[in-house]
Amino acid sequence: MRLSRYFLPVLKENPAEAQIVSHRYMLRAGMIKQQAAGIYSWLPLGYRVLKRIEQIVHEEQVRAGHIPLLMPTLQPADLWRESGRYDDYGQEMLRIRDRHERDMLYGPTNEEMITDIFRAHVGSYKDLPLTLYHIQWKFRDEVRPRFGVMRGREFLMKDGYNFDVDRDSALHAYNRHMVSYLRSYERMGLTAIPMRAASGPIGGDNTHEFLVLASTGESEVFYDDRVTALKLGSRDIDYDDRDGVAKVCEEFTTLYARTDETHDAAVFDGVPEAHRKVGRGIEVGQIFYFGTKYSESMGATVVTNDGSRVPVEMGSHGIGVSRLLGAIIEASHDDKGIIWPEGVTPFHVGIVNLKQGDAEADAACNAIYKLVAALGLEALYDDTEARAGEKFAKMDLIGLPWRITVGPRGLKNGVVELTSRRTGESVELPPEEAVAKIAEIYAAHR
Ligand code: 5CA
Repeated sequence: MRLSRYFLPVLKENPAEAQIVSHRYMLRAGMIKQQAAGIYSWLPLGYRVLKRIEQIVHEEQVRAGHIPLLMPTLQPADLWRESGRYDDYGQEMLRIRDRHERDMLYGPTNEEMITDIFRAHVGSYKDLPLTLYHIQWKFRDEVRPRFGVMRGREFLMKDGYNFDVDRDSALHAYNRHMVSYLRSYERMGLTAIPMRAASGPIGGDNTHEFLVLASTGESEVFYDDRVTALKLGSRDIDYDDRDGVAKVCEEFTTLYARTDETHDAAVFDGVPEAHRKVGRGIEVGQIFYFGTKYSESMGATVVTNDGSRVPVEMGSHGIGVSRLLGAIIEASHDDKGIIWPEGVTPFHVGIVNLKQGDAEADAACNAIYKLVAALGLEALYDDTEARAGEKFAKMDLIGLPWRITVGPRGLKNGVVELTSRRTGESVELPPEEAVAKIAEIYAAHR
């Protein structure tokens, strides 16, 4: 993309309404625009990152054997009357009446609807296990929407629902979700710690939240800091191997890590003092096992191999897709702007032309731009007439992890400059080598 033809409405001033750094930078980098409290337009740069995050989530869900579909945002109230949640959900639910006086709602989550789909089409244990998920907009009329996309009213969520014949199989689904979530967050450059939590309006007695440590987080967290060093890395996961998957979950959930809702001071005291940490975290996901809570009230049953009919075992599992942008920025920025992890960056590399209009510099930039595209990567090429300082400040603000700077002086020696946004370090390389280096870096993130 050539910057001269792009839509990147950056702000020079800090917006007064933004209290935390991620909100400030998302507004300043022209990623979002508020349309009403907690409701945002996703401008092109923000939309790119949102799509990258969605893509990672999709890939990891499919890898775990889960199946994507798409349910609507508007739901009939009658489904929620069956589960009893229409009255229970309270003011967070946006209720709408259509022209025929039918009660509708903008979905805050989809347990009822997915159970309805299940009961219409599945009746035998032979069709199980089954996990369906979608990535769809939700609406929760939060009392205090704040911090930009972090606590929105309209927000994008990945929500998945497992259907299993018995408790053990449902717990295996729970574990698959835990591992696939850990993989997803790691690919986004995040450390998200599974913490024992409370289940709230979704229900059930087995639930973990995934928290990214950040001083601006809304949850208070208590943890053994050795938990922050755990990584899945590139290990191969066989999602059909129940014991193997359970072992990974055990590895990530044995050390003490809880939110204030489940914190137990007596148990926490058993953590060696040097490792005992209290901090704050951003909840970027939550998984629930709730058994037959919805299937019983809504009549979603299957015939088992001994011929009896039982309510299907279920759980639901959510990732805060739009919230993740805020969480990633909170975890990865400096005083100049955002520093995108390679896995989610809106463009792979920025190209800065120090002397736009200089025939040699222009030609070199065009060649680099084409080379990047030929390798399947995307560059944002600042081909504007702006001063060098302004171009650098903009690149730093929008946070592309790599920048290639092209100027007449370097070109005389046959080199351009390759700069890491994270470390600020630069190396001089011939243009083809700079591009090859970038391709190599991203190959490790695919
Ligand atoms: N049905 C279950 C799992 S699918 C569910 O709704 N879980 S949840 O309530 O925990 O939401 C899942 C994730 O959505 C949360 O972990 C959080 O990351 C994100 N989320 C929840 N509320 C908001 C909000 N107001 N703004 C942005 N993200 C949110």
